[in-house]
Amino acid sequence: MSPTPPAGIVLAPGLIHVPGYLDGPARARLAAELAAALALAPPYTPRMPRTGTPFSVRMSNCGPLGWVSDRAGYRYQPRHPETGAPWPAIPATALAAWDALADYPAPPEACLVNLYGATARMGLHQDRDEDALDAPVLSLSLGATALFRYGGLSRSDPTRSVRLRTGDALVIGGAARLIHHGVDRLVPEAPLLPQGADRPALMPFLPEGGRCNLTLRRVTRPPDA
Ligand SMILES: O=C(O)CCC(=O)C(=O)O
Ligand SMILES: [Mn+2]
Repeated sequence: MSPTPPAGIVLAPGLIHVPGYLDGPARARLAAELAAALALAPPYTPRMPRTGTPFSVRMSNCGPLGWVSDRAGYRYQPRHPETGAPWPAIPATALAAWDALADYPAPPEACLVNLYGATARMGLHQDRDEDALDAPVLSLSLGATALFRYGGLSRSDPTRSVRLRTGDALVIGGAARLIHHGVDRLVPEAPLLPQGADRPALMPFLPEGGRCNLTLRRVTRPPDA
């Protein structure tokens, strides 16, 4: 746990952008750890509640709990919906980022992995399936740049956008914990995949390039919090 707040750009109260938080070696380490995790928990296409419409992102999870969506709704569950296996452990590099940036006295329980191909996006939503709303959501990005949109607590509040680049961290906590947010699109830059050593590790999961985003979440309230 860090006693000092993260150095970063305060986009809104509680919403802190730390550009380039992961340097090249840390990105390569995280990509390798993720590739190992995704080999155990293969990315799959989630579906919207009720309608069953497929998401444009592919997802997987690490940690004791994983966030899933299907016709039955959104929820956290301890097992992969297709293989039935427990999710693999959260990568050490992501846990270290939580310790440095989350300022929360308990570890994350879920690490949602989103894989964005060139045309994937994520509609405006709130992350509100967690009981521990006093914990931030910590986002880490690898690969292609995304146009991340954020607004306010009400869906109709005005929105702004920020580019999330490879290695960036974004802390969504405090007054911003329940803001609406989403990903409009990837920024078409060549190549779509990360430059450098993180590229080969994630190639099998993004063969045409793209972006990988992790969101670390504390789901249950810690016993002594
Ligand atoms: O990909 C991103 O930057 C955001 C992901 C997100 O909001 C989510 O998984 O809930
Ligand atoms: Mn979200």
